[in-house]
Amino acid sequence: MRIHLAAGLAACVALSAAPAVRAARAPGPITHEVRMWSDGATAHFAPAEVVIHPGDAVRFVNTGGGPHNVSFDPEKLPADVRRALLADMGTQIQPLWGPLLTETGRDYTIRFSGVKPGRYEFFCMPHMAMGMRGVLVVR
Ligand SMILES: [Cu+2]
Repeated sequence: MRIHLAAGLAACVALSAAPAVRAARAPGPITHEVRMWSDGATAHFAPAEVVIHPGDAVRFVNTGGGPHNVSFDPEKLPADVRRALLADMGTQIQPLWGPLLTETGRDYTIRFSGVKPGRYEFFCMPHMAMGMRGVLVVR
């Protein structure tokens, strides 16, 4: 009993000494991570919705069942967003289609420096038929 009480007291002290949890994120751009995987029957971006601020980067990682890629449909984007994405995406196998990540562990990072706030859908070209898609939300 004495041991439990001591442990409880220690936990209380630890809690009160801990810094307050901040809801706001640290200032400056950050890198988000999105896993890309398939089990053969289903294929996913996880998380399927990624919320970023302008200047943030998203690192897409193939965690299995590739090849995967990140593709945007040019016809679903306003012209200024299309231009910004073309510049931000770096390596592309065709305009707005990121490279195929064939091996597990491979990644592709996009820093969204010029994309204005909005909601933009993307998909995995090899798994388009399996509905592998996600949404980028720029705040
Ligand atoms: Cu895929």
